[in-house]
Amino acid sequence: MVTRGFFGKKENNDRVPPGQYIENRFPVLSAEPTPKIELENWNLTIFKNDEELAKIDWKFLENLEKSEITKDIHCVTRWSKFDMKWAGVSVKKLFQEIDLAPPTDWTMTGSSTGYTTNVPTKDLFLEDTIISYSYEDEPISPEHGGPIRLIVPHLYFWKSAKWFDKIIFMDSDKGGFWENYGYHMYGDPWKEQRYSG
Ligand SMILES: Nc1nc2c(c(=O)[nH]1)N[C@H]1C(S)=C(S)[C@@H](COP(=O)(O)O)O[C@H]1N2
Ligand SMILES: [Mo]
Repeated sequence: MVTRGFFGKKENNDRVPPGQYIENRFPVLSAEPTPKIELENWNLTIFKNDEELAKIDWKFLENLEKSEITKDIHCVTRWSKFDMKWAGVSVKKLFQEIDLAPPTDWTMTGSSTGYTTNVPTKDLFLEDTIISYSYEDEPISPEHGGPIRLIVPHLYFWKSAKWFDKIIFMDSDKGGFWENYGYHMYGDPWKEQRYSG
């Protein structure tokens, strides 16, 4: 008898982008040591180039409408994990609440550790892009980017900054940490946009 695994099932094949395999664990991928961040000390700062436009703290964020998403996540190192449940506040909703219109078409998102990754404004403002504070109904653990990380579910996972603390609106598209090592400027898993050039 031949047992066909996940890859034998058509409905799963349709869910796995080219070059990916299904991972059931939740790997940790961090370029930097895990920082210890207390929610009370957490801030998200929004800039246009060098100019600070807004600063949000946890007290403000926690009272905004909660978005829950369950998504298949794809890492450029080829693992894909199905049905990851994240909760938080959509970036779009946050900007509505603070009455701020996105000033440019390009953003650099970043972490308190110095990690950065560029995300086009239109992708940052999709309904399912969230500033997340929970994974599977629990607080996000420190090694997975807790207490707050960005989730940009439709792009390779390096676009989802852990220990998220800044959005910098830029006048043109510039690469962040991994993009400057040759990772793709956009990173669509269905188009296998792993590396540039
Ligand atoms: N601050 C920060 N964010 C990051 C990373 C990182 O090294 N530092 N790695 C990225 C990459 S390459 C991936 S695949 C995911 C990994 O998230 P995980 O460790 O929760 O699986 O986070 C992304 N966000
Ligand atoms: Mo990754």
